[in-house]
Amino acid sequence: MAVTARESSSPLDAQQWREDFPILARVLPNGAKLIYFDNAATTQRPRQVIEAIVDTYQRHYANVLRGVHTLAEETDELYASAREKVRTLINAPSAEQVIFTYGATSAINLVARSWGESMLRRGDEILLTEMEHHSNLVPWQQLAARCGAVIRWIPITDDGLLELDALERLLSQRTKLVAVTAVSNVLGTINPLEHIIRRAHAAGAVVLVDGAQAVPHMPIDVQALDCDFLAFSGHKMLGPTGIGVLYGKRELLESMPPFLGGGGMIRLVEMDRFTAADLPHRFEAGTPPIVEAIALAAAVDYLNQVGLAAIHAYELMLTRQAHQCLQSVPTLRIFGPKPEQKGGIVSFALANLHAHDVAQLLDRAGIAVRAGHHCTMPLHKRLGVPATTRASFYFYNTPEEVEQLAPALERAMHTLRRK
Ligand code: 7TS
Repeated sequence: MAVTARESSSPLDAQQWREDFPILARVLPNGAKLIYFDNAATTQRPRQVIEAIVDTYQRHYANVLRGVHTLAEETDELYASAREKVRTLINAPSAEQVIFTYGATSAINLVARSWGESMLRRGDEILLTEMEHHSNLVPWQQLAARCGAVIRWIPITDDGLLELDALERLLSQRTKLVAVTAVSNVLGTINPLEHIIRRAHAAGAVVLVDGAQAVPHMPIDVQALDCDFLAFSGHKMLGPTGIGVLYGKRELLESMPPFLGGGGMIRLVEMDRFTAADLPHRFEAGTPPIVEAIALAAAVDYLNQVGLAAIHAYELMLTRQAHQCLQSVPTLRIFGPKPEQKGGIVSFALANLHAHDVAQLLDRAGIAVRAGHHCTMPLHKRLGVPATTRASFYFYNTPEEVEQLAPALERAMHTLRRK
């Protein structure tokens, strides 16, 4: 993964950062202290982000790109500065290439609708991987059904890594798009993006990277990666819900027709036609998520303070610890590669126990995990299980919390097997 220079190399002090997160001090109704291991679904927010939301509504709020009054100008400035902060985070060449969307899902749908519908023809091929989240899968199925394109799949190994030989076999002149997640939300696998992008470009294909599980957890540099599109969500990186980002290469974004029509995305409207505004506004029809963007910028500031390289290293330590502790739990099977090849995500199954029952019993111990197919049904079919239980970490989790996972699981197994 491309690492940017800015990161601090000092060790991460989770206890210190936790103090900024009021919710992490929650005690549950049954008296258990919260252990929040559901960060791949959504993270929690520090005070600084919550205060940015409150402060904007209390002092600066107006609609953007419409008004000339003082509040409107202040809000315009904050909104523009939010875009610039996101630009810096991913090292995009210009802020116009950062489009605010409503989340990773809406960013990917934007590309499928706009770029996909204008570029793809019958018989063209879209290359996906078996580990994609439904958000990076269903929009392509919908596109394929509309335009007659064909979806092909890069399979995974039993260890949860992409089969890179298959990538070579599957890439051809027919391949127009490779859409791949940077980090699997179930296996945790960190995919070799540089390699995939290089090979895809050599075949003439465009690459969309689903960064939902990567941008919050490690440095991502879109220019070093050379990806064509990158999509991610604010709520998985300390920001609010209802905001996401689509980054795109300028020549691609400029060639794409607007997806949603409405106010804010036009230069000129006549009775029978319109001309679209320049980037980024041509893709931001209607009143955008203004406060959400401003609060996302506060989240980016916060993440820069913690340091994304430090977060990545710290999560690796927690993941190693979790793998080691969970080894002692009878019949437990962890899906995905070894900790060194993945992010802070540990999905597992226990023989003859349903993932939901396990998650419910962990909740009694205060441990919040997710159970189910995690919006990756094809992946679970490949893994041969209907559901998994998933613990996913962030920099505010501690080794003491991870230590409680295995004993809580053993107690849960004991309870369930007695039933
Ligand atoms: N891509 C990946 C890899 C994801 O993990 C998710 C959400 C999305 C896209 C969609 O993001 P959204 O913000 O637009 O919904 N993943 C999960 C999850 O693993 N558990 O809950 C949501």
